[in-house]
Amino acid sequence: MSDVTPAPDLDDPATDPSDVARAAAAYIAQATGVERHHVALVLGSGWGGAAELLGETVAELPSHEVPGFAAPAVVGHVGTIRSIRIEGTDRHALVLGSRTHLYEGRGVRRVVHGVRTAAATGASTVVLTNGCGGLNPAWGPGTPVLISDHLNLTATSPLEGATFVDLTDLYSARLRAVAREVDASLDEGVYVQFRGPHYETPAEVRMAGTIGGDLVGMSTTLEAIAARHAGLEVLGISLVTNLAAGISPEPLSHAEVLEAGRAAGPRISDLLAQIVRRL
Ligand code: 8IG
Repeated sequence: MSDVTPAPDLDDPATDPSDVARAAAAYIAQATGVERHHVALVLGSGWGGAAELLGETVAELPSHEVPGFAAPAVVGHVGTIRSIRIEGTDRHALVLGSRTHLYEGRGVRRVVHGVRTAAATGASTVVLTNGCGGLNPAWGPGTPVLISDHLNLTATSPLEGATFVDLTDLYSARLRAVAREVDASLDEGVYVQFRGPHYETPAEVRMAGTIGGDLVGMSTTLEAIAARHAGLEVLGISLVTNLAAGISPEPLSHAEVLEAGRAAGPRISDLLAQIVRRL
């Protein structure tokens, strides 16, 4: 794409981040040949293979070639953006195979650039997935849980200036009902975002529970806020990959996270595909 104006710099405070999102969407449309995407999915830890059953992959781009996207920084995260034609439909899903986390220190604009880009490609729905710790001892590693609401403990927002956005029903009750049509056994819970990259202390996990949290993680809430601001309907699904610190006597490990994702792969792939077909 040497014949187009370079995208504005996301890190320049004078840049409007939605301009970079529009540049990214234009790049994606050109590179995939898909004019409009209808739904976007962000794949978190454990969800890497979960888009396989959605349909035929029309195009796959290395994320860092798309304006505003950074290369992924975590082992087990996949740095590609795929366009998938949703099986049995003429609709397309934009699959963001990696995310930028707040703890990477690249700024909150970078964290939410994917969902802003999704909105700019025409998507009306975003499915935000993540791997997280669970506070409910009944949720063993590999349990998918619908996000009903969140507690944003990052002390930041993706919105700049006096941008007041209503977050009542941020995690769409309608979409949660669609997910439960697919799997009536799905539980739901309140997701608490910490900045990370360290996991919580047992006292922090107790605090999360005391203030109403059920799930602890390092992503999703800022993306959900930006998604709502951009007009997207949000479905959030967590994969509990470990019991939160102090809930079980075992220490936490990234290897455990990856293994829980592998073991849950077939169930969450099928779940995601069936939900997306109903969107
Ligand atoms: I995967 O237990 C995963 N991500 N904050 N706590 C936090 N993030 C996580 C956890 C966890 N597990």
